[in-house]
Amino acid sequence: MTTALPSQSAPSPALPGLDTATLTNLKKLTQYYAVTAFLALLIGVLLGPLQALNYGGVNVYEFPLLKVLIKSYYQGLTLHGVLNALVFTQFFISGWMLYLPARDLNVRPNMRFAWFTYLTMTAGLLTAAVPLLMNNATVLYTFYPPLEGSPVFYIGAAVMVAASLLVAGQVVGLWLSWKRANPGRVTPVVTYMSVATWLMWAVAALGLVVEVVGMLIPWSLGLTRGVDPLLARTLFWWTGHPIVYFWLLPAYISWYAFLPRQAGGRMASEGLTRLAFAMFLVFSVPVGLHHQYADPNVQNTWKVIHMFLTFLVAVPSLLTAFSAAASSKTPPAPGGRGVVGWVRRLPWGNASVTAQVLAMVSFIFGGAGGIVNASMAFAPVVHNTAWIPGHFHITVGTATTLTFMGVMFWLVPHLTGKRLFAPRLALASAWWWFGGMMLFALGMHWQGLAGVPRRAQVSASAQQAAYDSMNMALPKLLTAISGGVLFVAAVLFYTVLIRTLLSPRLDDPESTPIPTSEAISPAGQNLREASLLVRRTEPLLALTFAALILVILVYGPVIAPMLANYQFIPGQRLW
Ligand code: HAS
Ligand code: CU1
Repeated sequence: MTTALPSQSAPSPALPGLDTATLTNLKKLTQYYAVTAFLALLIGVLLGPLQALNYGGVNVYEFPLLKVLIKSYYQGLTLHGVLNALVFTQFFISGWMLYLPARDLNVRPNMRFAWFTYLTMTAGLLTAAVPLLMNNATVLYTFYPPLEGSPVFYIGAAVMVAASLLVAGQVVGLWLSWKRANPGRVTPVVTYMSVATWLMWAVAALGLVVEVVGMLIPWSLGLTRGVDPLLARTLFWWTGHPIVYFWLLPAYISWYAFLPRQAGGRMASEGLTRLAFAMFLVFSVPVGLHHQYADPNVQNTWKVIHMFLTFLVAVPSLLTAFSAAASSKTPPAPGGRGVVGWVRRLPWGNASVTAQVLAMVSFIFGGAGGIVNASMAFAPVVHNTAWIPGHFHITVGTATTLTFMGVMFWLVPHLTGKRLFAPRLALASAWWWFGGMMLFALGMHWQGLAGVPRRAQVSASAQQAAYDSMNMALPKLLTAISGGVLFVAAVLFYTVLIRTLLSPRLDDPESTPIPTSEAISPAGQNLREASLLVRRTEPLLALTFAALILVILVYGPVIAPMLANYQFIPGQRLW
């Protein structure tokens, strides 16, 4: 039996539903979030080819014209990482994951508060941008002390993160008011996924908030005589690992709830979808030490425990791989012959579908590489080498970013009533992006295995002879070429996006609906009649509490000795 997901449900009598004026306002806000995100990505992406050329052995940072704008390779890399990985994701996700649950529940959000949050986040971004552009915060996107940046950078970053927590609070608040008005009902699945992601982010962000507010801001203001790099790194990775799921899960929402309909299939199982998100909520955070296997003064026991928990948090992604394949392959999708015939029969002419399917394909390799990184036996081979940027360009750089690009191909028409400009260019942009990222990943994983370090201006290395003797001609060439391919992809994508945004409004925006999929195995509406899995995964607040307890258990004994032996290390500015 197939049932439509209870999305965009009828407003409940006790709660104000979305009226036309609020919906128009909410769409405008979502558009602001998305456009700000893609503007940040535009600047970040234009810096990308410079990094790729560096790993292709070409040093462009000495060109006088470029030198006026960017002082060093490291400033370019900092801007690239901050804009793409931190700013682009956070703005897009904040708009996307406020819009979806508000529509799904048909509950009216407080729009003044929602705009206030957007403006706060933008103010944080602009504040942090000043020192970044002035080469006063060239600390890379992980801002590890004792590298020291201007306090203005840390303050701007803190305001941005605080704003994202306000969005989290607003969405959880919407959900709770819906729960109160609808006792005994199962939370609709799109809302379930969004709320689980926001709650996970709230637990995750604690580490970064304590690090930035408690350590980095006072230190950079000169109020403390130094900062403890090990404690700062540990708090950073408390947030830094789950932040990658904060980037991934909004893409999963699309893969679970929207892509199946776009591809002519159905979501496989609502219960399994909920299980995956419940697992992400509980297990995303207590794993950060897999970024710190090489750090001294952390007991191996805890590193091993974090390693096993990392393997556990790969399980919901494996569930997703199963669901993604099952839901694109099921009738009413055209069957196709043989084991992979269904792949050929997917709507490859549809840019939105193609972008997202290619994003998934890249994540098969990105996920497999992640398991390698997480294994303590392999980590010493790949840690701090070019392998790692190889890994994250096919996770956040493709699985997430290419999915968001694919989403934009229907979301912009849905928000604005404008028609997608040149759908064939849009399709081409997805293939070029995918191709460029795969080339980049191949070149960088390869160089990493040979021991080429990450975050290094290898093209200007004083040990050029050692680098040249590594026999890296082919992977260097692949990496350099990938920069050009990705540049073409960006030109194609931004031509489509900008021309679409600048075109006149021709349609009623609602004539491009949210492509909510039906489910082969739906959860039903009443909790009492729902399956055990649905009932057990419904209490998201209790699961959040469990997540917090688990984090305290696996981080408490790691952090306590660091606090007891706090080291005051003075800051350094290298570039
Ligand atoms: Fe990672 C480093 C381990 C996932 C991003 N990661 C990074 C860094 C970033 C990043 C940015 O354990 C660098 C940080 C820095 O600057 O230092 N990562 C993992 C593991 C996973 C993983 C175990 N990473 C991600 C995701 C990211 C991301 C997701 C961004 C969005 N990562 C690590 C480790 C390090 C690390 C170590 C530290 C390395 C070091 O030494 O410094 C797992 O979550 C992966 C699980 C995923 C899978 C794949 C499932 C496949 C799916 C696709 C299905 C598609 C199908 C195709 C079936 C098991 C869901 C359908 C086909 C059709 C045709 C329809
Ligand atoms: Cu991680």
